Amino acid sequence: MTNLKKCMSQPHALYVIAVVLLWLKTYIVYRIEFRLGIDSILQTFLLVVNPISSALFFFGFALFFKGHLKNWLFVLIDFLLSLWLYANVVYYRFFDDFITVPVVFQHKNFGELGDSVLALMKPSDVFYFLDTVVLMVLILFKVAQPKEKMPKRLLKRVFIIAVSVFLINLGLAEIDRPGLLTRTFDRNYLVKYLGINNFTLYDIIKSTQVSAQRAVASSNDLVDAENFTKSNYTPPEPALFGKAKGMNVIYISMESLQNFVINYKVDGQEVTPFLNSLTHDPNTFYFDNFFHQVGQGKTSDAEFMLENSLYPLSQGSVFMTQAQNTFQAAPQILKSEGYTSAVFHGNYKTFWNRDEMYRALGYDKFFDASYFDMSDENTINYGMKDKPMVQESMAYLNQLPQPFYAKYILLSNHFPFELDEWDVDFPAGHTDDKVVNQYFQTAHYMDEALREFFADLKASGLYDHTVIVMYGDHYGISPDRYDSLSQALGEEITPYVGAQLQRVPLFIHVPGVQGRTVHEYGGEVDVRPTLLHLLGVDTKDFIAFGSDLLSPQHRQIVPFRNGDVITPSYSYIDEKCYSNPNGEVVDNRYCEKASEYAKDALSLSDKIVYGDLLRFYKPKGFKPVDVSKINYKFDPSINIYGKTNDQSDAHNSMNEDE
Ligand code: GP9
Ligand code: MN
Repeated sequence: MTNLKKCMSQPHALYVIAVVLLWLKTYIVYRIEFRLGIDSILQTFLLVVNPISSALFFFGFALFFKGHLKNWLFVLIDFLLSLWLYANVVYYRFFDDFITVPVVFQHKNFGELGDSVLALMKPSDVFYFLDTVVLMVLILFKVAQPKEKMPKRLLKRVFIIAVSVFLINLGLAEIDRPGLLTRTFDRNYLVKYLGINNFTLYDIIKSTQVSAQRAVASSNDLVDAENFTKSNYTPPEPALFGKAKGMNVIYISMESLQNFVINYKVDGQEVTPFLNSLTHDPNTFYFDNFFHQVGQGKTSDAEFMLENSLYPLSQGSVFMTQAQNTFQAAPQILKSEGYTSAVFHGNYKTFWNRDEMYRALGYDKFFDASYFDMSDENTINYGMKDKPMVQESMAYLNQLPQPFYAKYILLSNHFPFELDEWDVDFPAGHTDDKVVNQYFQTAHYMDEALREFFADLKASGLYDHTVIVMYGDHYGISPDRYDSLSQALGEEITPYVGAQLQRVPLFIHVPGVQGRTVHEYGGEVDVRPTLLHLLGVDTKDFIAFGSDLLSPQHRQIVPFRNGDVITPSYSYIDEKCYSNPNGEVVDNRYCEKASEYAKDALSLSDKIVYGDLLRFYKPKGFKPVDVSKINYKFDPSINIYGKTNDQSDAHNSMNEDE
């Protein structure tokens, strides 16, 4: 007791106790309540230390005061922080996600919680407030005596220490997960690396920026974009318009697949024999001058473009920051045509904020990892392996009301391109880089999965009335590996060649329609009008930056997100103009027209996305999404393969990103 008294006589004892108690409790909550997927010592270390900086910071405010007020302020701050932590616990139990500012202000998700809040609380949860009780006891029993105000000099030091601890934490987190704050893949990652309170602060800053831009925007801002897109509208080829009317649609995002892989051989064997066979399938259009146009949002940016025909942002992912916007996306457009929409993905729904964004896009159902058998032999790297995923998905797909619009996001061909030993049945490449060599093996694995999927679709009878759109979402081999890739390709990868390598394969299979290889230049932004025209949906009234790839009037200008542009004749890269296909540098004036177009298109699209301008736009006959009617809560009644959420332990223990 005397020791305790001695400790408590220190001027800042209660501050230290409050910080330590909250720190320990937060760590315990992380471990018990959240599935953060800790898979290295550094991540464990960061999880342990990440509550410290915010605890030092918030309790620091009590130090501005003195006496009893100061002591009770520690209690109040502790209570508020505990309440916030606990609110997240309850929210997570239901949504498998953390609370964000838009969620709080729109009451959307909270509304859904409704009566179930009580059911989500457990009697043992009172322990999550034990630290507040301890602080109160220390004060009430006069163990903690009222103290003087902290001198200004020391006060300053407290906040400097708090900020320094945060910066060290952030530095270490960035080492483990580069681009954590700029790309912000997943809220789980931010909490795992930076802590729940720092995540909330970050979220408040981001949301304030987003809503400030939204608040100053008005319908007048839409005029330029509307004029631009309408004057650039590409009418469909009449012979193809409506040729797939009423058919199902299956989109397949072929992870990281670049076009150079098509018809490429390793040790005399084709990497993608199945896709190669589709390049001359009688009912398939294969586009060999098709480019990805993604920014930092990678897969999510590709999805965004394909369904909205808008460009992604130059920083971050639209999925992460603008999910509260109004969109007029393909799933919702097709709803009025009687379509049911669904996504199949072997990762968890929070990745790329898909659970929020898919609602805004109008998706009816989301079969994420919870619906699949995520056992060890079925998973690797970012989630479920493609073969078991497509195989298990059939049971769900077969039950969808038709016509459906379904999207598959494959995963196995993702950096660092790893396979389990027993899944390898293809030779590795022969460069000096293991990652590049493995890329051919994972691409081959994906190709086999696609072959199996097509066979399943044929067996189920769906194949004959389903349009299948398959696209490489973005590059797999990043520029820092070009030296090794050049060994595989047998040519030096200059900036010009590097830009040409951004071609990704696009296949559109339309039953009953004569296919061909299409050499027109185009990009991901062009897919929506192409598909909608095939389905017989007029796109004149929608704001879209793409141009129908099958139209004789297709506009062959492909802007990249960094402002580079490619046309059939010229490539404008890093502010240099090259002529195609020899790559000779020519005068910049040859690229001027295309580059002007790209600048205008990108900036007008950005204006729409940042200003949430589609909320002012009402396309004829379009019924806006009612997000309150959509939720992706795990539904045990339709689940076949998944464990229940409570049992799933693999959540987010996904690997490194490139
Ligand atoms: C994760 C997957 C990968 O769910 O979509 O995303 P990427 O890293 O390719 O953007
Ligand atoms: Mn991807």
